[in-house]
Amino acid sequence: MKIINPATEDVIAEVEPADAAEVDRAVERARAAFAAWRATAPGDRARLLRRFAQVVDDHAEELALLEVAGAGHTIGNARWEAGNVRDVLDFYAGAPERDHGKQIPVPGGVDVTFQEPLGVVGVIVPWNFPMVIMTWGVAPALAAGNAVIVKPAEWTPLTALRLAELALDAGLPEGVLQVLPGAGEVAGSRLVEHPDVAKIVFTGSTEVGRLIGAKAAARVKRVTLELGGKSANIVFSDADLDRAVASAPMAVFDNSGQDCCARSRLLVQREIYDEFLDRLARAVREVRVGDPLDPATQMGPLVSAEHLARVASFTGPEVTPYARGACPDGPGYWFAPTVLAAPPGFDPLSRTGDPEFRRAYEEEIFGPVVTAIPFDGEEHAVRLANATPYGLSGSIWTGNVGRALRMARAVEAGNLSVNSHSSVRYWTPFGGFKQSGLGRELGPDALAAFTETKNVFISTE
Ligand code: TXE
Repeated sequence: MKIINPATEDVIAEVEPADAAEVDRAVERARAAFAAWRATAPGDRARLLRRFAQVVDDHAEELALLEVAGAGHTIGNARWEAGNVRDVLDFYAGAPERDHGKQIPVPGGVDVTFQEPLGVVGVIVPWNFPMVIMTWGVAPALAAGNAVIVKPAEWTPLTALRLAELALDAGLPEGVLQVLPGAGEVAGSRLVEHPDVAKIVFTGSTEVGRLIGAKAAARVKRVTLELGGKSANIVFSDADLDRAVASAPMAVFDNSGQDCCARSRLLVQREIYDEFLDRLARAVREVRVGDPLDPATQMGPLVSAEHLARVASFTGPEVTPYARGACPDGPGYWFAPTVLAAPPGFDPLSRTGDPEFRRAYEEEIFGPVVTAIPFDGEEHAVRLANATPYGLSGSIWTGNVGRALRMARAVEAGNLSVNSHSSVRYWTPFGGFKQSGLGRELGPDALAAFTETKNVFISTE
């Protein structure tokens, strides 16, 4: 597989894809390593994971630069991502020493529970946040005593491969963490189907997530799914408009819109709709798109030529953007930040009106395109926000605390923010309602997703 720098189109590496036989050999190695890893004293496992976090920190700039080159991320984002990898490893490093079972009073004896590791866990990673999303699966899985095999996305395996080397440098035993680049339908598929892989953590499209969920169900295999989104950014007229306008562009254009939490549907109360869009248009024209290595750059390229073509298909010649920013011509997979406003007669609830706009409004574009629509009052806003099969994220902008809480309770999404567009804090749970996924990552509860609870009764009679 040729790895291409999305900002320059240069081939920067070539990686040998794993076939099914190689996956089988990796599973065998992982099973062998698991036996010793689960038996490693909790304090020793914790120390190794802390050391892994430290080695990542020592190589943070190298990892960030590799993510810039291999995935087209801006250097600012990539540095944050390297820091997140370190923090997530550090956070779960404490878990082996904290993950106690329970002692439950019962007549005639003692009852205790143990949190047992599952065995071999497969982590299938997308290309939008390669090293971060990998670590969200790897860190709690390792902390709980599992062995892990990572299958990175075809376009972006470089940071995953480097992290596997750093894990060995940190002293993690051979076979405990393996990275196998390869095609989803070959290496990914084999991991999902392998009888000795106890659990799959998958982040990616809802379409592939459905397929993996079905295969896992047939084998009663554990699964965590983080899938697509079409999140709402809901702005009420009583909001701090300066803050809401300032936040709206990067709420969707961050990482060039290649973010499952992107607030790609902008819902604005009708009284302020025209003014808000006008101000947003000015802000969008100022978004700095270009050289990912320039710390002032806010938006880099899209990940690949294929993805660029897909994003562009939403804004063909028949679509007139409300506003569009600037971007370099090429080389590189550039796409300018774009605002589409609902044309007259468009109603998402009855699904009537311009079909081109409707497609952009309903489907996950995964690029720097935001669709805007006015709403009338809270009830209408809730109906609009929830009229999607997705339910990952969203924002509510209002100065009224009661309204903020009413809305936060009513919107069907796993990660909401009020007067903010941030979604991720590694010590809090992350995941989707409806077709945005199954289960939660991050936070203290993620550990439970990598263990089985075993109950043991000991008779004292
Ligand atoms: O994802 P895929 P793609 C959405 C986003 C994007 C679209 C397509 O809308 O435009 O999905 O992206 C592996 N068995 N998201 O095609 O195919 C694949 O190799 C096992 C949202 O890249 O779902 C890769 O490692 N594995 C999302 C991973 O699955 C398979 C992030 C994701 O690829 C497989 C990415 C199979 N049959 C895309 N087929 C988010 N939630 O953030 C593929 N894979």
